[in-house]
Amino acid sequence: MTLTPLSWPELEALTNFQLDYENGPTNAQSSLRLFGQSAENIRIVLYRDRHAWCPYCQKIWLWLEERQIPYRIEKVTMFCYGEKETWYKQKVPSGMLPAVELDGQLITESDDILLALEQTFGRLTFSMVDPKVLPLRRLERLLFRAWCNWLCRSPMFPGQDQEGRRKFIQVVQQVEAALAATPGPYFLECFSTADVIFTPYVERMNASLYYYKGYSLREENAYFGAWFDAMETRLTYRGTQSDFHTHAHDLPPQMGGCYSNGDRQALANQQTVDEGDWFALPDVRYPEPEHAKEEALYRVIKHRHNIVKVNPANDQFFDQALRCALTSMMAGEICMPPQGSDQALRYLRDRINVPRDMSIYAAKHLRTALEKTAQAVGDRQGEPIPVRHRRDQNPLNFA
Ligand SMILES: N[C@@H](CCC(=O)N[C@@H](CS)C(=O)NCC(=O)O)C(=O)O
Repeated sequence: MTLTPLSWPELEALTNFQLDYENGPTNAQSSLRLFGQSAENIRIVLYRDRHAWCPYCQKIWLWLEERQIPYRIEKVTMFCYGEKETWYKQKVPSGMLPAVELDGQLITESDDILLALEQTFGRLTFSMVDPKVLPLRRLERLLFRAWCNWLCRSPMFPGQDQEGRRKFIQVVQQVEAALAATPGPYFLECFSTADVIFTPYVERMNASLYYYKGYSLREENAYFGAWFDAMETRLTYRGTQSDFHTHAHDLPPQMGGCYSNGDRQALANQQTVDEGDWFALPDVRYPEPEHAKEEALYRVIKHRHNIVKVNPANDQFFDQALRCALTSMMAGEICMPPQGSDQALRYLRDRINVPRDMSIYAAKHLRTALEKTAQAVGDRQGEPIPVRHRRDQNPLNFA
């Protein structure tokens, strides 16, 4: 006997997931952060991208969360997934993100923003211009360039991929040495601005090299592994942390292309990232929080009308298939979806964004439920994820 799909009110009764967006742990959906202080004291507006894809925005976001400086968040569309807001282009004609207003004064360029923030509110352990931090900032840029050269250049001659890999690993070894030189897991004696500077791209390197090159930065390097583990002890980082699926597919349009080397390991990793088992991925190592499924359910219920509307399948048909997947996620057994709904379910599976939509474990449960439910009726994949743009993610569809 299989389960019958629960109605929306029945599903709603299964979750009372709640977050304190203003004073609770770091969360991508917050639009105001108070850290227990009064809104009148706010001196900062952070303009960051709507989907939490922009690495430079993550740097500022993490810094503010770590220093617990109250701020407002205004979300802006990136060119790759939609039309930039006119009000933002009037403020920042290039449309570039991030930007902050500090006491009404506009600042762009993430490093200038961090400098201004630390001059106003005090540094995050060490200053951006501390003699210990400066060489680490240069090392981060070196690592970034080696990563781009490996990942984002279409191979023109045999051996180019190997050459890219060799040069990247050379810089990784320098970073490993820098991490080894400190007593703890962080870049300096304790957590500091240096860790914030490395975080966004190291997270993206870990995801993209696993997917496109079959190389696991976190698993193949002991000090990087320990650094990721230490970062994941911080609620601030957990709130901004993305997953492999999101990054593997948000990077190509932002970087102008990411090239797979077609290695056996890369192909196997691509299959795991795209089709599961998502719990087997080294994108997270802290233990799963208790309410991950309730979070996933709550987030889908909140946006269910738009989720159903943007799906290429017929609304009523997909509504039922989606309720089957959610019923199955909560009950732990298959709830048979309508025949032919496999593609529609996988379309949604491929468009869950971490941390924009939900946290990493919630997304693993939801992707798993969608995939298992789809498997019950077929093996057709959803519409492919575009690589030159991500207008399938246009936020206007959720306005
Ligand atoms: N050097 C700048 C780089 C910022 C940057 O490249 N921002 C990208 C997003 S990661 C951007 O805003 N691009 C415009 C867009 O995609 O809409 C900084 O550090 O702030």
